[in-house]
Amino acid sequence: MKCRVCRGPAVIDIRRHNANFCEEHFLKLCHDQVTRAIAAFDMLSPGDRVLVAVSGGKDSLALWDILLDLGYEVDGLYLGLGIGEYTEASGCHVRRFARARGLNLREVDLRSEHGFDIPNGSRAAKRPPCSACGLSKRHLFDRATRDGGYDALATGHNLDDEAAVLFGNVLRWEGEYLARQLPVLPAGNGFPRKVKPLVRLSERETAAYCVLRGIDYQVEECPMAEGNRHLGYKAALNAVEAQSPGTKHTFYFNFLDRAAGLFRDRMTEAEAGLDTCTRCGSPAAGEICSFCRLAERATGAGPPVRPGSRSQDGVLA
Ligand code: Q46
Ligand code: ZN
Ligand code: ZN
Repeated sequence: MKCRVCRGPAVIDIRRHNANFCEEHFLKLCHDQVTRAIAAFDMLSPGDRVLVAVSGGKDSLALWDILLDLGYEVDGLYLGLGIGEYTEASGCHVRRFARARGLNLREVDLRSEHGFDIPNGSRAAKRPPCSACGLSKRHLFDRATRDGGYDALATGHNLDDEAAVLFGNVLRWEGEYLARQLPVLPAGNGFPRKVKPLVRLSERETAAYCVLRGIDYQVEECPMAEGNRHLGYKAALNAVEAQSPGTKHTFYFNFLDRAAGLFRDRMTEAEAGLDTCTRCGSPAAGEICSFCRLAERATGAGPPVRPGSRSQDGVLA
């Protein structure tokens, strides 16, 4: 197996590129793919201050590493979800990564700062864990980006994630979700700019990137993911990709080129109906945003009101 670029011994084959790469040229490929995604979708400008949402997994740590290499000013944000040993181990990976490189890591702990964690909060609110978790993450990431004065929030969604989410949304023709399934969402309506610079890399590639760069990441999957529909969509797409390499890339990028625009009106409609949460000042689909409603049900009280504060919440929670 020889590297496509230098003909030296290759360490990885990438079937959708029909090519093999040595360590040096694979790492370069990862950087180039991120640079290309950032440029193609106008995600970031030189000098932008970026907050990267880090979970301790391969994608978010690879993203933090690559954005730093590309010269951006990047801090990390870790959210303690209170999912037992999984959360403890994830936090250790993130802290170790930040400490070793002298990086600025912000932390938000759901239990101590908001009075609930994902297992007990989702039970009390009668919501599936991943639904309670997703809306909490969106709300708290947006809030930290706004409060910290960052230009953008970056998340480690990779090509496999985006293709699987797209697959699920297409199966149900979820127009509002399809309207928002873009690699960049501009700032507006109280939300920060959100970017996904890893959309041109697969999860196998982000894992290989971490191994080659010596990044020690959380390998365990979240125990609450079991039965999650998203995993089923990933498995189905993996089966198709094995038969026909490149299908995920084509599915996702052709959606962006040919179909995403058809749903744009749905985003405008959803945003037109937004109000301001009377508790925390976030954009909300009613009087109280979905995070404050969740916190209220999960704790039997609700988070303290912060007069004059304006944070943000996921519209589609
Ligand atoms: S952390 Fe949260 Fe995931 Fe765990 S509870 Fe579900 S959404 S599976 S990325
Ligand atoms: Zn090479
Ligand atoms: Zn609120």
